[in-house]
Amino acid sequence: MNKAGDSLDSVDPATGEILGTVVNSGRADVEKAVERSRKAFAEWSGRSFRERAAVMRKARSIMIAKRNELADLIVRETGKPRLEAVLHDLHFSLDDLLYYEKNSEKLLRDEKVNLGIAFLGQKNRVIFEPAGVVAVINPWNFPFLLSFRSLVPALMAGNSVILKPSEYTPLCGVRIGEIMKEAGAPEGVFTVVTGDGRTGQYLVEAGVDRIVFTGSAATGRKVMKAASGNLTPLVLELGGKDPAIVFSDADLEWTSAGIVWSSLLFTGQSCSSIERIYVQEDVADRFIEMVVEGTKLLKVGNGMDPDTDIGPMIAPFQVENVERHIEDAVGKGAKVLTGGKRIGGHDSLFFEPTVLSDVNHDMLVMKEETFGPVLGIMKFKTVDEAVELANDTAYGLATSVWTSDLEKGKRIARRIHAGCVSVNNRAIEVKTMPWGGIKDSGMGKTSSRYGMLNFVNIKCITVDGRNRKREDWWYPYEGGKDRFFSDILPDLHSDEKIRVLKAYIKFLRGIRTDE
Ligand code: TXE
Repeated sequence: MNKAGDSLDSVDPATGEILGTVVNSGRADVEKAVERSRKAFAEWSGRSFRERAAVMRKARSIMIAKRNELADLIVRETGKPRLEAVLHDLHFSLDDLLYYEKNSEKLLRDEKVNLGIAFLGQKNRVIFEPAGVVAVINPWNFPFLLSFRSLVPALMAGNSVILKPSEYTPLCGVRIGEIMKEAGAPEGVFTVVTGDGRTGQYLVEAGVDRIVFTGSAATGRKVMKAASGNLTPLVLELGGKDPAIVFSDADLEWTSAGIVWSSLLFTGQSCSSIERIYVQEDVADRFIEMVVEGTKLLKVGNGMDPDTDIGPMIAPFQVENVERHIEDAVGKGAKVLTGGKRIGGHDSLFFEPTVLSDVNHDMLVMKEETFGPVLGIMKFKTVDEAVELANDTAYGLATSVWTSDLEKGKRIARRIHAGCVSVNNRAIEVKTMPWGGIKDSGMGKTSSRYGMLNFVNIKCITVDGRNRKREDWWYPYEGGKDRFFSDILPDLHSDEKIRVLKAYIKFLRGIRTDE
């Protein structure tokens, strides 16, 4: 149990330096935050899209002005190389701020619905109302990107938001809170509660109206179970075991460079990292050689050094997981073609980017989420074999298919069981494409209009302005109404338009015995 006064430190994974200390929020802190957030929701939901958009615009200009300071903070807390902090975290967050500032009103505009001739004269519409208090619970790997991709559409839809950043990157969360405050988000509209998994649990149990959880499948299951207590609708964006399928007609230069980057960016600690590679037999040796060459060139170091390609891993548990997977693979016959060891001693968080060949699906490294700088490469002969290997996983987040025959790539994309498939590139999450997986990769979508609809109640409003005495199908049933309707059914549901029209005319004239 987190007690009042508990705290937790944020540590730079590259140097071990304590960057700051935050409150490890207890249940009372969380419940107070939810109460404040609910109060603020009442006023914020009444604001116009234009007023809400003004806060997003201001947040965007603050982040642009402070981009270097923010990039340094992201690097120091996560260990990722600075280019990734600037591109993956800041650029995509700014992209979300701009997109939803400009498009939310259109995305959530009322929809008029025509119910057909039987309901002539009724005015029907679907409206999108804010859900209330939205909880966003995040992991450490993209502390800005994963926050803004949810907080922006949720706020623009009129909700209030509570962000629980990972215990590994709490300062990024606190900084986001400061930005939104400076941007003019009213008190309580956007709140950051810092803390560990227990704080996250208190938030899930606090009766919020929506939850967006990003993290491991194991924790996702706990969150779903706890959310069921209040039947809180949720989105689960969990881990992945993304495969890449490389055909012999692929451009091997482009493909090997793309796969090395897609597997090793942020030291492999991304849900959509390529972790399994299947290469067609006749180009396998050449392709593996290029991947090993490309991997060996990578510079491992502190993310603050602009030349660094691969930073440290986030914490000891993550490195131990990688070591366990490599040990298991080698024990079952895999070969380490490059890498395979920590750099700088037993408690170092720096790990050599590693390429394994001769792997198979009995090995953990080809089944469980490794979430580290490791590529496992297997050969295949036929398309069917490649599809079967790619789909042989508990996960289903993203997949990539590398071939110069784009039609073949598209056909294969439709056979893959995943949320996102890309041909000749890495699947990435951008504001207008729905992101999210299936199976152990979770449920629901973030980004795009599909993601925005997580944050609203979809309500139907029907207004009947016709001044009639009653509907034909109301009481009393006497007078053979049942026979009348069963007689017109065949025409009403016929494939011939003329018969349908005849039925409607009969219906509209039919049983008005009371007028
Ligand atoms: O994730 P957790 P962690 C995977 C990856 C990694 C593993 C563990 O395999 O090795 O998850 O990473 C909060 N109720 N991914 O420990 O445990 C927790 O405080 C509510 C994939 O970072 O899932 C943190 O804020 N919240 C993933 C957040 O949940 C709880 C990215 C994520 O923590 C909670 C990161 C609970 N019971 C890790 N327990 C991806 N999809 O990219 C913990 N939390």
